[in-house]
Amino acid sequence: MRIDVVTIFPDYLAALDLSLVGKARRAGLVDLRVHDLRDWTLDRHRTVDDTPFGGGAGMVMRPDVWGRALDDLLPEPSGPDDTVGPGPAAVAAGAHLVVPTPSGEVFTQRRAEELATEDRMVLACGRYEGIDARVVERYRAAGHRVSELSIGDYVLNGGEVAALVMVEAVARLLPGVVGNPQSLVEESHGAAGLLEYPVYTKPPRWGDAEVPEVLLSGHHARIDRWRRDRALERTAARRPDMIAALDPETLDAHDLEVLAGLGWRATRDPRHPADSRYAARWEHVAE
Ligand code: 6GU
Repeated sequence: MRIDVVTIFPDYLAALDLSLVGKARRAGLVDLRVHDLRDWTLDRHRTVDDTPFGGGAGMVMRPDVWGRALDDLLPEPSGPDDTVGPGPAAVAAGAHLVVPTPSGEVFTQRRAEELATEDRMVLACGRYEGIDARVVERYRAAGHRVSELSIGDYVLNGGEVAALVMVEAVARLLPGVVGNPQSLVEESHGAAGLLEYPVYTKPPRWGDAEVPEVLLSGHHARIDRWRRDRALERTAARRPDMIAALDPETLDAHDLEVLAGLGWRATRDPRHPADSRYAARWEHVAE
């Protein structure tokens, strides 16, 4: 995968030389290129921003500068369905343009998985009050895949830290980047829809704190069950929204019992008690 990041602070992205992503770059698994937006300015002062039309505080990034940068970096989108090659092996042509912004849709593990299927991704990091809205409109209208994405409900000074987050979340999903692919399977925000269970290592006794006995037992079925129970409890305590989003049909009787003990009861739409076309829902009673 090739990733281009455009920013007025290229040094912010230096962290991507480190750790797993740095190793993946050196191994040629990800071709990451960081660009200085000011290289596409034409004036002596290398101006990238101006005052907002309609008034208001702060500055807005100019569309002409971004347009020159993105025209240079975005490959042509091809065809109406934007794919090349036959059948399921087809990969999307062109690139996915990602604009980090606190007013975007939320960047989730599912979004990271989607982006990891792209051949090319271009990240446009805004500063100040953001980028002139015509930029996103122009490239969307031209047939590019464009996503404006936020990393959470808080405000940063610019898109650079969000770009670091997105590049790391996507790069670790590329084949060969994480040594043991199994470690991608069991983690929080994976397919199970639950947070990860707590983990322990040596020493088995640390002061007066002991590792739960079941984990030392060698009973794999009991260990799996214990971990699943802890994942359910932890998710119910920390992320009730994730419990509410679970499909009760994917849970076993023991799961339902654990959740019932935490006040979560699966119900069917009373108008369609036995009809699986109507989704089951959750009722939560506070204990
Ligand atoms: Cl992507 N950018 C900025 N500036 N602030 C944010 C963000 C992005 N996501 C959350 N807060």
